[in-house]
Amino acid sequence: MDQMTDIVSKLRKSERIAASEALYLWQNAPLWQLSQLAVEAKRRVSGEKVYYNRNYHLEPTNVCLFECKFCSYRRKEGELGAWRYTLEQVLDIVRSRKGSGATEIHIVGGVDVEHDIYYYADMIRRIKQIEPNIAVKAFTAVELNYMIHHAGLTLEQGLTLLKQAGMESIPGGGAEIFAHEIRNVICPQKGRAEEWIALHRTAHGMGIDSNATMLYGHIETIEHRIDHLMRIRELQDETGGINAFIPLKYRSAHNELSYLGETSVLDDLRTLAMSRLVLDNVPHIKAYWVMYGKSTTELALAFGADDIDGTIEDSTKIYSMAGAEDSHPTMSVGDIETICRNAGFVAVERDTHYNEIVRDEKTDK
Ligand code: V47
Ligand code: SF4
Repeated sequence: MDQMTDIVSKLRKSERIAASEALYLWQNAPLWQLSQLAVEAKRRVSGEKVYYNRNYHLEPTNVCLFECKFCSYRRKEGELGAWRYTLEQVLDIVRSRKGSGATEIHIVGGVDVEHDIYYYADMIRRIKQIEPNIAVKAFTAVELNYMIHHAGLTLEQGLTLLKQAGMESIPGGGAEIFAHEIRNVICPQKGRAEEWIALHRTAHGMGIDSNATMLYGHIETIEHRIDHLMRIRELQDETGGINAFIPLKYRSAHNELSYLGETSVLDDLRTLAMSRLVLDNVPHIKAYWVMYGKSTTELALAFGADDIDGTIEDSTKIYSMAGAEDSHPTMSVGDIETICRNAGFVAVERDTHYNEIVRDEKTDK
């Protein structure tokens, strides 16, 4: 058997592929074959379903101590374009969106020295007082590691504090590329991969589930991407706490890596398919529509994604500031259903933990 036939046969039998096989596939498989294999793998997990949720983001500040080179969002205190909402402003946003049907608030900001973990725990507690049934998915591992260490707490102590306040899940950000030689160039202050992994491992052990991301399309190689996927797969073997993996395409507007430009849609599709094929133990692969734009999202569903994230309701600036097409990202449930139907699948509403949600057609409750 030649190497390609051997790898394809392994994947069709749901057998795990090694890093060297992933590299061979990535570099040699035609696009149609990656699509076919990835959709087969997706169907084994989620059949004809593509998941979405009703969500919005809360970005309390873009003031950040760090200076990640790919970031278009960060500002220094007092700099033009910097914002830092007061607690009351944050709570006003939550009050104003009450009754929208959202089941999740995704909170992420910058690494801000102004507030400590006790402030953020209080923020979550007060959000839950306004919206007791909404799931709070909050803070990247980088923000969490910073606030926990800054308070002199252990990971368990810090996460317990936030969990008791009402945080029930952790988003996938901050992972970037795990390989030290790349991380050290694009986000030197972010800490090593091991710290991101330790935070997620500890959270999983405490019943807090999470997502994982990979920022690709800058200075990394395919080998670095595979190494990243392998480390996610290892963590998932150990804990089983990762719900979804989200490959994030580097967007190049207004940041220090702009000179690199952006990778192609073909690369996006290969990356998505390879994520599905390597991460045989992560149930959901998310094509984050805000980052791709709506039409590429439909295409992404032909490459193994089974989730497109949510309605968003014009609540995030991270991607529009980095050059994403949609400067006020919002998707109605109707638009989501159309995208999924056009791609040959059925849209299914989920909660943060991927339980399906069925609403009364008349009341939408
Ligand atoms: O860690 C920042 C990325 C991440 C750029 O868990 C950029 O459901 C591309 O993690 N080009 C934060 N990406 C966002 C994030 C996320 C997004 C959607 C869903 C989920 C989830 C998590 O945004 C950062 C970084 O990797 N990012 N700047 C940029 N110029
Ligand atoms: Fe700060 Fe996050 Fe931007 Fe890095 S990616 S500079 S940690 S806001």
